[in-house]
Amino acid sequence: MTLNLFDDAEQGRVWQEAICPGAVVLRHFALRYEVEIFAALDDIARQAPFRHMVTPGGFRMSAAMTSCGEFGWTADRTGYRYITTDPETGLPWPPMPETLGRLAVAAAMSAGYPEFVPDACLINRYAIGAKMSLHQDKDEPDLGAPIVSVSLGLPANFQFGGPRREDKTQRVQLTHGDVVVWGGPARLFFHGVLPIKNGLHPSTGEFRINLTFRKVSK
Ligand code: MD3
Ligand code: FE
Repeated sequence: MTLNLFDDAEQGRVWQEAICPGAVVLRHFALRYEVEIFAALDDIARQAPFRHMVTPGGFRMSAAMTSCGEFGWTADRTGYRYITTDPETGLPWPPMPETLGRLAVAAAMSAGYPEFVPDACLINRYAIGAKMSLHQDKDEPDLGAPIVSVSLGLPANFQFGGPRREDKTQRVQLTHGDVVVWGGPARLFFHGVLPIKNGLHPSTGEFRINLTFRKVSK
């Protein structure tokens, strides 16, 4: 038998924090998947490179984005939508790696969504200074399914409010390995990411990476 004290010390502490009704942070939940996540991300980015999308309003998004799974998300002059092929390559999105799917299912399970099966994973890559403005995720037909978000690398100050843009916002810091499950009343809450602060992370260097697992088909 092998005793791996490093793994136990660094990956064993996982705890939950409720952040609002319907949303729970699973601190460090993704750490035990880290090696496989980064291998999978390299593979995905080789097939479907990160790109900066342009919103219908004509703004270039500061986070670079790609997807894997049956559906990927795209933005262009005509709108936002989920599609089954990558417009940059004309190919289907890379399949969702099994480990990533298992991570998302296990996180949803711990948060009380035992039925969740994601068919899309959006991957956002933030360089220092990149941000995501306050928005709602409402392009998924089944709003009963939660969204599972995995944060990696540089920390983010994450902002969320309520179902209306003008609702008062709260902040929560998300760090490497944290997973958030957003469901129930929180599913349609406005949320965003404040500009990423300067830093250097041992796993991602000068980046933050966020994976969001979604159920897109009805
Ligand atoms: C709250 N990404 O891709 S993940 C997005 O950190 C997105 O890259 C952010 O917002 C990021 O759409 C935040 C956390 C998150 C994701 C979906 C939510 C929070 C949410 C849906 C409803 C409420
Ligand atoms: Fe979002």
